[in-house]
Amino acid sequence: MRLRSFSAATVADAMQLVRDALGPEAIILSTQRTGRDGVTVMAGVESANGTGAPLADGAESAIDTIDAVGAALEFHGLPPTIADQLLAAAADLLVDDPVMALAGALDARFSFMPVVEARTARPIMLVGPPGAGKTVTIAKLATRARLSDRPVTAVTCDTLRAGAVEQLATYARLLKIPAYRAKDPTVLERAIANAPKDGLLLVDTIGTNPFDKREMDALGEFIEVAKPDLLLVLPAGSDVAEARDYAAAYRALGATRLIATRVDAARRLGGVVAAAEAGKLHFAEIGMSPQIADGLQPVNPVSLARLILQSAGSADAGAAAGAHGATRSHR
Ligand SMILES: Nc1nc2c(ncn2[C@@H]2O[C@H](COP(=O)(O)OP(=O)(O)OP(=O)(O)O)[C@@H](O)[C@H]2O)c(=O)[nH]1
Ligand SMILES: [Mg+2]
Repeated sequence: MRLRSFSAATVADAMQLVRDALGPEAIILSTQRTGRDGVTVMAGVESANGTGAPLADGAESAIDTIDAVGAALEFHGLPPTIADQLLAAAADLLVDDPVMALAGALDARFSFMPVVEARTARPIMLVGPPGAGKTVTIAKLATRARLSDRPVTAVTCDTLRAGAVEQLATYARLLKIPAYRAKDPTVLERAIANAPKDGLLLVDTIGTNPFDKREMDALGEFIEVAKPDLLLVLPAGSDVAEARDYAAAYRALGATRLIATRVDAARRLGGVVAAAEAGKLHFAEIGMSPQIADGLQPVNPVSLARLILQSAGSADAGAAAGAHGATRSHR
């Protein structure tokens, strides 16, 4: 199958582009909202002989493509089972572009659901280990919602750590949004009941040790009253096996989506991908900067594929040049 992506303002416009370029036989593999006013449709069409087998003149570059994808997955230290599945899916697509091959494979194996765009009546609650980037991510989400004129309320359940309440209050002042503290589940329940129904309610939590039953039970009590859309926040660059254990622990509390932070400060995304797999978590967002204003990007299969291939590529380039501290861009 040959794979291409098409971007347009609406799904109907993108479909027209697909039909014009690939004809009526085209198969839609995914549609992804890109920002506030665009969609990207990934579409494929069987090769000319109708069997899906590669055309002879494309065979060599398709193999090069799979080699490039395989090398990147190895660099990121993905568990062999996931790497094999992704490679097999990428090979089935028979596309020449490594980004599109890996994007198609990621789309087949994982799911993607950004936060603010996927409107939910439930509060958005962020959980994760200490220092993962929860509070900064709350501020980034609030910024994005404010930019789309959505009312935002923030509540923090972290009333214990020194400076935690002040940290959220500072962001709230800057963003001109109301912020509350909930020292126990009863207060949180009341804050949720009183929040505007048409707005985004963001709930910050205290950093928890996923292997400490007491801490997780206490967090579970806040989750029980909030009935939230629960997202796990994990920093990139962590050990793969550890990330899997973390994801499984927070999945057990009800987390369904993943926000990977500090992707700008890590080269290896094996832990992030393994966490999504182990916790059956949808990829939601990627934190790319400590800056509140533009540090969070929704993830889609193409952007994740690009990140995975770029990191591996920039590491190769750095090694070849003997360069230390080489900079890179994800955009
Ligand atoms: N480079 C970079 N730094 C980040 C990112 N997200 C968060 N940080 C930094 O990570 C540190 C911890 O962020 P917080 O938001 O306070 O983390 P937290 O999970 O709320 O921490 P606790 O409340 O103590 O559990 C801060 O120094 C942030 O600036 C990111 O995407 N990139
Ligand atoms: Mg915090």
